[in-house]
Amino acid sequence: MNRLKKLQRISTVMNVCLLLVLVVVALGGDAEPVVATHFVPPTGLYCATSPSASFTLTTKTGYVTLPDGNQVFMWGFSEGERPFQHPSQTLCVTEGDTVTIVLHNTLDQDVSIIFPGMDDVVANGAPTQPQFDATGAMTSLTNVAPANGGLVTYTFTASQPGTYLYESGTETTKQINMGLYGALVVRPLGHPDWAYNDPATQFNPGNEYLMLISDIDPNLHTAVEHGQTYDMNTFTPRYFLYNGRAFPDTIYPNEVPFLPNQPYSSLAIIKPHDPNQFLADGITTNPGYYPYPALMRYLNVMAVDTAHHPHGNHARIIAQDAAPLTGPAGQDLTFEKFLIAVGPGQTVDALWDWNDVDHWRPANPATGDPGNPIPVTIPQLQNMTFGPFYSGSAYLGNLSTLPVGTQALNQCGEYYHIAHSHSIHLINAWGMVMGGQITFTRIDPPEGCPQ
Ligand SMILES: [Cu+2]
Repeated sequence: MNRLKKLQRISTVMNVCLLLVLVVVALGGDAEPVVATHFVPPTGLYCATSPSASFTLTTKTGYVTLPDGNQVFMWGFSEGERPFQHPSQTLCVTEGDTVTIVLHNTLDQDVSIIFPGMDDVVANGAPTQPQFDATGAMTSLTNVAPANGGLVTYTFTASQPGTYLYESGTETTKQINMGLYGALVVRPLGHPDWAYNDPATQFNPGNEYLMLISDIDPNLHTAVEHGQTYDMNTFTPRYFLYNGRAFPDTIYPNEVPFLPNQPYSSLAIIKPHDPNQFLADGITTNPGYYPYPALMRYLNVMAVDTAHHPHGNHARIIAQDAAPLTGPAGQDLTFEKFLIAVGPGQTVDALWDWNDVDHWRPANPATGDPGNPIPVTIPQLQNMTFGPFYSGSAYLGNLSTLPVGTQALNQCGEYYHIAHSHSIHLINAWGMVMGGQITFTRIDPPEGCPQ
């Protein structure tokens, strides 16, 4: 099957995923109480949540599939009884929660987890401590779960909303590249659709996106898989991922069946944003437009800077490292940015939207509306490099005639914008161009998209 064709199956996959959730709930009626739940949206943030904010994370091994056909051995933290996945489960909690993480280590070396941004983390009931060997050399940034079945329980209070990484604190250059990391989202108490305790950070419910930016050195992974030593001075990443996938896999839905260990999409699906949608603006009242922007949560686990570029609009940076950009007297220090720069280990939150500022539409002789037409020459087939995403019409929500022989993937006149790393060497997969940190934003017409 043409892999791009699968993009059209988002609603089908969503329905299957919802069905699976219902089946699990039905089967689980008499079983042990479920600690964490996993609601599967078609795209966007896909959380593990727990009423008690308690999670068990077990180290597991497995393989990820990359767009050049390679498969790479990885490590990961799996929540509850779930199989290996990459990246590790996204954990979502609420401000003020006492979070408990039981780490169960099945690997043959010590493993730990650090929670950057969290204060007063406790391990097995005592404040966490760096670990040293007999010579005084540090072996871990924090208390470990010993190799071959060891356990450690971390507890902390999620006192500040925001976007955080959790990651290995032991032999970090190796263990983090092997996949021992994930995202931790802390939502404001009482305001799950605000990024921070500020109404200006309100986003459109259901339009919340994770962008976990990572890379893989496959030679390191092969050495670890076969028990060989590896000189970290030769560390050379070859694969560059968003949410554990490389393009074009990035744009497929969450839990797409052909990537069983890489469940997280990074396709954003939004509608035009108009904060005054209910007010007459002189041209249209814009029913169906989104009253709030989307929220993008960026996290960079690479050892180098990254610059992500969402085409179609600037993004408004509202927080860095879970610190809202607000001055001491409440000044608004948020700013619009063409490129979203995320340093190694950093997180950045941005509000993102697409505005139909020109009200492009065809003239309507029936109403006398002159419209605001765009002069468009329909491209010939040989010019349709990305033709399958084009509707044949320049107007949002319109479908029109395409050149004969074009394979049409456009469903309802929706728009697509590429969103990618502007560190251009990161958009390849071991030299295969267009196989790295690239994804899309899909803009649906206000009246929706029948699928
Ligand atoms: Cu760009």
